[in-house]
Amino acid sequence: LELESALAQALARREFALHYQPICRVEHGQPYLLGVEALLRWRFNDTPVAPSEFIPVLEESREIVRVGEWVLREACRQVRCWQQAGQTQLYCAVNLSIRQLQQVDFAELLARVLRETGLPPHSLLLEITETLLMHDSEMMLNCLHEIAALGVRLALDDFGTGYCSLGYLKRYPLHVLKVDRSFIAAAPDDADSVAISRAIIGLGQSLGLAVVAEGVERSEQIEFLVAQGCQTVQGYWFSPPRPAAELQSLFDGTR
Ligand code: G
Ligand code: G
Ligand code: MN
Ligand code: NA
Repeated sequence: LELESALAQALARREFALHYQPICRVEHGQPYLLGVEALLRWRFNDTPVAPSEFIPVLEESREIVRVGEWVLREACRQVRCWQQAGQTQLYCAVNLSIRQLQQVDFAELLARVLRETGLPPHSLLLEITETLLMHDSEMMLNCLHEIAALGVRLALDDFGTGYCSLGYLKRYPLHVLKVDRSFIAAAPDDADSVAISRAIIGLGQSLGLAVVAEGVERSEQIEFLVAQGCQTVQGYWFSPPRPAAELQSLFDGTR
């Protein structure tokens, strides 16, 4: 309850910030920056609080609707700014909560934010989870189709950890599968993780989805993933999530 009331004031007090983690394509062992995932950070009494602690509280109180709108606008603004500074093809990935999609006017809000920030719709990738798709409703399906009709792409995040029926992958207008980092973590040493990662990559490829491997930390994982046909990676191997100002120097080193 203490966290809840502190969080209700956090936006007004400007206690939230976004960190950005690069998403890269690997060619001949070299990373090329494709996009960034925006990740919400909260400092309360000058101490960082873990997202796993405060995001569930924001969702429970529905405060995530207001905070999520701030995240969306701020991330689109920042990435548009980087595009104008020369990273013309950079894309922006933003995590969405089910509470945001349950707002009847979410697609309208999205269109407004894109218009106001000037970010091209194809430069935005919205990440949703399997749990969200399980709230299978006509309204959800319509909302996702409205988003796709704007030209905004959708990613299924943390894939393989939820209870998503594979039929959903066809039913929803998805463009990207993100392989959960728990499968990548144990690869390429653990045979089961290798088998699961390989199956998910193959599934994505046969459904015509782009596949992104999360939590890539070591070059052996890169070699394994590239051999499986997955060249798009995110993880500490290239960079942890960082404040916008720190990413600037990184841009200067890539194409
Ligand atoms: O930053 P970290 O790697 O600890 O992120 C933990 C989790 O918090 C991520 O898996 C992500 O799904 C969630 N998260 C981070 N930022 C946001 C956000 O802006 N909105 C929502 N809904 N979830 C987020
Ligand atoms: O949205 P999602 O649940 O995928 O959030 C990504 C989370 O994964 C963030 O909390 C981020 O800090 C974390 N993360 C990103 N790269 C790595 C990595 O290479 N290893 C580990 N252990 N965590 C990572
Ligand atoms: Mn994510
Ligand atoms: Na994830």
